[in-house]
Amino acid sequence: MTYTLWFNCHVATMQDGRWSTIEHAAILTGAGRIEWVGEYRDAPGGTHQRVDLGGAWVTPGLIDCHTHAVFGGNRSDEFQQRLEGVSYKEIAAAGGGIASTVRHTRAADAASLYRSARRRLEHLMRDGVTTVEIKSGYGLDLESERKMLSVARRLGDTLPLNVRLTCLAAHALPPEYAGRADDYIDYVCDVVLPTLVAERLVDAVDVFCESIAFSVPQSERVLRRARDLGVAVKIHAEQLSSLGGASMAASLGALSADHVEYLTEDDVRAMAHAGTVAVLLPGAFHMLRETRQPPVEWLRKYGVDIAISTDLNPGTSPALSLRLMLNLACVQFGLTPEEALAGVTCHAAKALGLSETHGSIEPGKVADFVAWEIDRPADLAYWLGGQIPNRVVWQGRLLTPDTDTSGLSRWEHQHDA
Ligand code: DI6
Ligand code: FE
Repeated sequence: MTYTLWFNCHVATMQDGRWSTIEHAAILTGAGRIEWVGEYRDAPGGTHQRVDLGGAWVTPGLIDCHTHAVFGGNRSDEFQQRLEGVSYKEIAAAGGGIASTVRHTRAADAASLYRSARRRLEHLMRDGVTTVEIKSGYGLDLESERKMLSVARRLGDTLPLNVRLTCLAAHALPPEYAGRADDYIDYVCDVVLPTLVAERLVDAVDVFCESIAFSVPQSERVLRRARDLGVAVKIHAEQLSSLGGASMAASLGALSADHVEYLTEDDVRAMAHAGTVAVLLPGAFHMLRETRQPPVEWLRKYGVDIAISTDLNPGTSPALSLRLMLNLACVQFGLTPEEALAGVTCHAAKALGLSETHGSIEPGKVADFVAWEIDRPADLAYWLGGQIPNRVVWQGRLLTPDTDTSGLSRWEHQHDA
């Protein structure tokens, strides 16, 4: 086996959600895994390929654990309406919102969905993302949900990116089921989930539990069905109101409850008990001009792990930078830069059920990491957008040479080589 020693760097391992920094460090990789990490002077001997990282700070590859990156159309028109005072709920009630994206997504062919999603993912990847979760939920029938998840899987097959697939068929009520939400839930449970799970297009199942979407009992039916099919579960909950969806999902052992601005202290206790991660989505909070902040103090007090994600979607969070979300999580929600970075590494891995293999720089884990030209790790949460020169190592292979940001053609070239 060929080993590579990555040296002349400092490392924020993010082990157990802490910086756990090692200065004057080196990392030894082989067969796509991390073999060893420590101070350079203690590095194992042998004839390794050597890569000089030029004094960079190395973090785990960033993990965006909640996106709706595959969709047709765009909703900047609704953005304008909202700025003029029309609410998200009013837009949804008038046939816009998610329903508008469903129309465009159903009408789009797989090739165009692939092309547009790929462009969005390129932004994330240049900014250090090596793992991304992509949800369905703009198809809302078997064929269109399958189309979305197949596109997501193809993105994972063709890009140097680990893609996790989440079925969110219970995202909204499709027009053909208007007034018949329980019948749609039957269809999701009896047809959509079993079929797509059997086709291996589903790593996890999600549901939008909210007054404008599905009730707690309806959401529970979907998640129980998923569990019976042997698939992990998660939930969009407590975003606009407090319904108890997060507690219900925690009682089913959910990987994560996402948004969660309106969590009660009892919900937080239930999540702590179940080990359910709280995924905070500051892009949606910002775009909707929400004022209710997630209860970060309770999450800390009860030891609920906090993840941060873009929620990349055309309606409430057209966010193309996970790093910008770090800044928003610190400034808007009061996280420390250390907590924010844990939220896109260690705890984001946990929110995807990937704690064993991803999210920190430790022996045995997949060798996904980023070497950043920064002075200290907090810089990642400090700059508002922009491009921080970085080099991405994915499964032990260097993807971007120096500051090259010219796109993926070069990445793919190296990837294929
Ligand atoms: N919560 C969200 O953040 C997205 N879906 C959801 O349930 C928003 C989806 C959209 O507006 O298109
Ligand atoms: Fe979402």
